Amino acid sequence: EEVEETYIMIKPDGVQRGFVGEIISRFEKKGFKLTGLKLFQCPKELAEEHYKDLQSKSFFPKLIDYITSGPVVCMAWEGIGVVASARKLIGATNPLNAEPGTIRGDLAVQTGRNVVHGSDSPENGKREIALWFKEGELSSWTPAQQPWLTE
Ligand code: DAT
Ligand code: MG
Repeated sequence: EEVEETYIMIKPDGVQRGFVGEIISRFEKKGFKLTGLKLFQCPKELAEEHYKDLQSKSFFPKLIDYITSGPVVCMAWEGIGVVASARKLIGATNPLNAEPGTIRGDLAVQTGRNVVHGSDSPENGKREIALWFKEGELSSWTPAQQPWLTE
């Protein structure tokens, strides 16, 4: 298994509903390493760039309004297999299809208010971290628990 990076973002509804600590906690407990973290009001242009693959969808304008409707929490997480594992922790795009125990399965009811974003591939993980963070906002560090987490 490869060490990877993923971009996780608590969307404005997750912040407004008071889930910041809860969501960070799930990735922390699993054993992933936080390498970047900030509260941020996303400009429209950045939201459009982040979701550019969905530009042609009918819901695109609403998606951009939603993501820019309040502060988001931007995070970079690192770990073995973190991209796919974070997607599992987050759950299906439609929260009504997301398994109980996942973030969306436990905390949300609608696709248009699904609380959290996670990159869908290691390539997009790198792309999105570079998009949302500046150099100097990311930290490389060794958690004290590391020898107890991996062989
Ligand atoms: P995910 O966030 O699970 O990676 P995605 O990349 O397909 O899902 O879509 C990005 C976001 O766009 C998703 O979290 C919510 C919104 N979205 C996707 N499909 C939608 C739909 N059919 N109606 C409304 N919003 C949608
Ligand atoms: Mg996606």
